Amino acid sequence: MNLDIAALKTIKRPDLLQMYYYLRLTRTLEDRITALYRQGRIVGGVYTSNGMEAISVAYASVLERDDIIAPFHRDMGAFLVRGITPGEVIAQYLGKRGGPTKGKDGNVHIGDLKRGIIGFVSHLADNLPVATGVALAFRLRGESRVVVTNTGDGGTSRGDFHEAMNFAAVRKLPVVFFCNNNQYAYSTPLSLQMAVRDVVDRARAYGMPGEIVDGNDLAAVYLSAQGAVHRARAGEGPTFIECKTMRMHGHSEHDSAKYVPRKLLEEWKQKDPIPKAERLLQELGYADEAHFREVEDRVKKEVEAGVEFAEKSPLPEGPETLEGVFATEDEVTR
Ligand SMILES: Cc1ncc(C[n+]2csc(CCOP(=O)(O)OP(=O)(O)O)c2C)c(N)n1
Ligand SMILES: [Mg+2]
Repeated sequence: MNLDIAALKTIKRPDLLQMYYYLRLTRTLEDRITALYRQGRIVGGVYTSNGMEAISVAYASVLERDDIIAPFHRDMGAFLVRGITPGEVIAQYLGKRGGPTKGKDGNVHIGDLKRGIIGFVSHLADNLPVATGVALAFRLRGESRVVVTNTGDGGTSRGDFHEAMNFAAVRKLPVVFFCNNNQYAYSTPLSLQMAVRDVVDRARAYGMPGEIVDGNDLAAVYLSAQGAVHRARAGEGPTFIECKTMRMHGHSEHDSAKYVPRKLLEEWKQKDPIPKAERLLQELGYADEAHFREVEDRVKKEVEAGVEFAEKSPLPEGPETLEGVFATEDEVTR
């Protein structure tokens, strides 16, 4: 996607500034969680979206309150945009009652139907048929709501991906499929898991429009997501958006990622989405260095307040383990 100034100017200044804030919040929060992990405070894995934050921040930012997301394990930005607080996220990681699963899970399996978030289960691409099913429900009820879902490049090699894509395309359902192509699925590079060069080619096989976008460019992802969500809401069916990006850490914090060439990481470091967004904001005359420092201070304070909240939050008591396990009637019919 080639962005000209006229296209960029269609994004309202407050929206761009808000996305920049969420970009910084996501980075600062995940860095803090990584530090907690290294201090031995977190049991289990820590999967971050470091260097890829623009994708989930942007797609979540185009949605209406009633829309639904079915995210995957590198979508922290989307959780925050939908209103999950840093304190809740840290409490989740510490297994505390204050987390969205009330201590039932220790990482990114965050679901909250009140905030339009379908909980992610570990099985790759399982969220896609669920998203398609939700989109079918919207269609059958005559609602103009949209679902956005996301998976990794590796996830697109799973059968569930293809079933979801095919069904959604045939029925022209209001769902947008994102793919974070960060070039690795754990230690497997893209070239060893698919024979096509671009993941987007897979969408064309199902007769669905597909786009390639620079996943480190906040504005580009936003505009692409906006177009796709608009088409979905207008009854024109699903879109597949491949975001080219790079996984800057190991698969998880326990993985040193020695198998990733250092040169590749150095190249992508130059394309970090945060400085990129800052350059854009400056070029458009929307913000300056002082604003960036203000946001930096603000998010640091918010994340530290989150750590305090999570530390104070109690561990769950026995009977609470059954709460929220089965959907209530209200949740099912919403
Ligand atoms: C069906 C299935 N197979 C294997 C795994 C183990 N696993 C978890 S994440 C992952 C790599 C995922 O790669 P990708 O989809 O590219 O997402 P990324 O982590 O790179 O963002 C694997 C193999 C799993 N969770 N589910
Ligand atoms: Mg990947």
